[in-house]
Parts: sequence; structure tokens; C-alpha cells
Amino acid sequence: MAEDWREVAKRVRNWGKWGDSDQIGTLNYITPEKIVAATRLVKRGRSFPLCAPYEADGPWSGSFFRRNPIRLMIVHGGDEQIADHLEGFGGSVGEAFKMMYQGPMRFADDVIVMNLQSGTQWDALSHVWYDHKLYNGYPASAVTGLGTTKNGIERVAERGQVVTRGVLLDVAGKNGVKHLAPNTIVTPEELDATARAQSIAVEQGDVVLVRTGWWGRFVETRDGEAFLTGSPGLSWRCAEWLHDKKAAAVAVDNVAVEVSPAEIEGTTLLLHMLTLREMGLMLGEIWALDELAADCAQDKVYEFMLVAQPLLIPGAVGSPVAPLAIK
Ligand code: UVW
Repeated sequence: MAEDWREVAKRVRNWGKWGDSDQIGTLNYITPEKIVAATRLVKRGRSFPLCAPYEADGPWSGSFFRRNPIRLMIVHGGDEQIADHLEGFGGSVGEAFKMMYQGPMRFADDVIVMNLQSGTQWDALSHVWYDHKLYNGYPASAVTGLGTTKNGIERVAERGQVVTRGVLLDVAGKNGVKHLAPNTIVTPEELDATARAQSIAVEQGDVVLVRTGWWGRFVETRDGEAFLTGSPGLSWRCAEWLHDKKAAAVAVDNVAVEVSPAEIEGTTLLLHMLTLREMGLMLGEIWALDELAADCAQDKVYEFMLVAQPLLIPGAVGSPVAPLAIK
């Protein structure tokens, strides 16, 4: 059993498929024709934001190496009194305020400190590896304390490549529950059954969105520990399903796309290893899918144009994203 996943790894490996210098993997399935076809899915002019709030009350409870975002105001309304004391301030900041405050205009500025992986995000292809190799055979040594020189998120951002047909597979909705039970394994068969129930087919170049209801449960309970440890999610066997469908990427409303805990003893984040490292397929995590799902259940249309551009952060292994599903 322990070797099974390595056999699957060989079957789903896309290394070399788009050339030896490729760094965007299955996003290559999104062709210009695919983007044009996606625009034709916009019929009603309704846009659904799929981004969860980046805030101090997020799901990270402190028992992990991630923290919730910290946002600080660095210039705000209380600074107006600086205008009365500008002569006392020197240096570049003092000079900047003298320039900014010379007329009636006042302003505010803020700063955010966060893991790029704290909220709604894309995992770049350099986020996870094993046996010292990244997607397309690049050495894992490319990922250093300075960032990554291979498979960084900027490779995707500079191409503007995440514009395509999105398909929602609402597994929770299909089972008539607000959210799946803790630690439910979503199998490839369940994905097929959901697609059948929704009369939709996943096509080459689609981004597949899978709803477990788990983000909605966190919003209701604010139980970060359960959000992390109890997560329902995809089985590692879904790697082959995504490979066969030629999906461009997959995103889920849970913390890690895949189910927690791992299905095979002695492994962690097996689906990550197969998708990011073998297939070159990006993972979207903590996507807020409830409002979109409610609309899809109403009009029975589970396809839309999806725009999910990561931030252009050179050398980063992931990025926050504010995806839009447009119907
Ligand atoms: C890890 O925790 C390593 O990854 P992710 O956030 O993608 O689940």
C-alpha cells in the first residue's frame, strides 16, 4: 500500500509536457480560446467574490506555524494634529508630511503583516516537494531563504493566466447538508456523482471548485482548531481524477484542499505532493464558496467565468487571491 501512491505519481507526472523550462504546469491548458469561451459564460452580469476576510479573527488558532493577519494603521485621522506641529518634525518622514499636509487634504495608510498562506490563497508549484525535486524536475534547492527561483507564484502572475471556466462541484449541497461531517474523504467517485447530479462536466482547462461547507462552518462556529484538524477534503486519489480531466487547478473551501488527517499512514499532504510536484497543478485554499453555491442551486448553472489572479510577488511560494466567479 505504501508504494501505491508512487505508482500514481508516475502516472500523473507532467514533467516535460510543456517543455523543460515550463513553470506553470496545468495552467498551460488555459489557451486563448479557452479564455474567450469563458467570457461567453457571463450572461447575467453577476459577480461573486470568493475571498474570505483577511482579519485578526481568522482560523489560525496559534497551534500552527501560521498566524492570522495583523493589520495596523500607520497614518490615520488622529494624525491630523501633526499639521499643527510640522515644524518640529525633520527627516524624510517629516518632510513627506510637510508636503502632504500643505493644503486641506488629509489621508490614511495601513500596513498588513501576514503569512501569504493565511487566507484565501493559491499554493504556487514551489510550495511543496519531496525527494529533493520540484515540479518539472527542478532541484528543491531552488527554494531558499531568499525565495524561490523556480516555480514561484510570479510565473503565474506575470502571465495573467488564471482566467478560465470555473466549475463548482457542491458536494455538501448534493448531499443536502450545510457542511460535510468532520474528516469526510471526498473521493473521485463522489466528485463524479456530484457532477452528474448537477448535470455538468469538467472540461480541459477548467478550474474545479469543490465545496465542503467547511469555511461556512468556521464562520458560524469561529472554531479554528476544528477548522484545521477536522477538515473534510479531497482524497489523494483525486489527483488522478484531476489529471484525467486535464483540470487547470482546483480550489476548495477548506484549509488544505485535501482531507485531514492523511489517508495513508506515514504521509502528509499526499495530494499536495501529487498535484503541485508531479502535475504542476496549483491548489486554492480557504475559498469562500457559500454565496456562489446558493446562487448555483437557484439557477442550476454551475459554470462561470473565473478570474483568480495571484499577486505578483517575485520568489513567493504562494499568494493571497481575491477570486471572482462571474455569471
Ligand atoms: C502546508 O501546510 C505545508 O501547506 P498548505 O497550506 O498548502 O496546506
